[in-house]
Amino acid sequence: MNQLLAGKKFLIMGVANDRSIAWAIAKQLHESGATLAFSYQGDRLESRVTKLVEATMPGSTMVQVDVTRDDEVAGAFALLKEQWGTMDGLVHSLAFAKTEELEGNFVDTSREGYLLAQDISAFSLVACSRYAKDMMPDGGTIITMTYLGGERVVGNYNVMGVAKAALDQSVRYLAADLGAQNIRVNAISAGPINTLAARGVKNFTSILPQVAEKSPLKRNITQEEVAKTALFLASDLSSGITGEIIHVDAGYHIMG
Ligand code: N5H
Repeated sequence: MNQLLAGKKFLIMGVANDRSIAWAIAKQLHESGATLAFSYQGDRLESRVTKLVEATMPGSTMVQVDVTRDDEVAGAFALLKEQWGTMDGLVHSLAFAKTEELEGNFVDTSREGYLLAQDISAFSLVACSRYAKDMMPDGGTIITMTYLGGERVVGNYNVMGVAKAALDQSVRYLAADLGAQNIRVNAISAGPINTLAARGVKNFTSILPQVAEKSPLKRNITQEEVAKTALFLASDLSSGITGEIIHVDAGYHIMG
């Protein structure tokens, strides 16, 4: 066990269950000495996420946040400020698009679906970073999750691809804004993983072996591999890195 994050406080946003990337990251940061708070969305997730956290990290702060609501975002950070005063990092592992817009043609995307995907998947990083920075007087680290479909056209990713493109560029603009305050902002571009968010997607399970075959490492990646990279980005090991997108995808993105 390392103590890379001893005494550091991190907010983890986006745990839905024990397969969530956010959960793997939480475990990794916790094992490295960090104190954690968790935000979850809606009553449906409350008991599941609370049970998970209580079993392994009792005493962690839990806060409900619907990121489409300014008052809830403000309220969550107000509560954290009351408890912690300052914080050292934010892990943003949230995205949403309507299932029916993750198939068929992108040209058919509705205005509402487009805005919803942007709101939850991209703008929420901006909104949360604004509050987080006010709690990071000694600098900090902000990490979000992205996907190759924001850089290239990937079948069926559609409206999420456009949202990830916005997210990726938000990472760069935020990194430029917050660098003077010694806050680093980076993204991890993960290969496909069988999480709850991914499972609802049509044909997802057939994508996994296809991606594995084409990848240099000839396999898929795990939540734990993403989490180890998150630990690197969360810790001083990556002190010179900001505005970066690190691909944790068994090398898939280099292939033509
Ligand atoms: C090319 C692909 C496959 C097609 C697109 C997948 C996009 C997935 C991302 C979004 C976030 C999934 C999503 O919003 C599903 C929801 O409509 C329904 N699911 C839910 O509401 C569940 C219960 C909750 C937990 O989900 C959320 N989001 O809150 C991409 C894949 C190869 C890789 C991939 C899966 C990328 C990615 O962005 O996750």
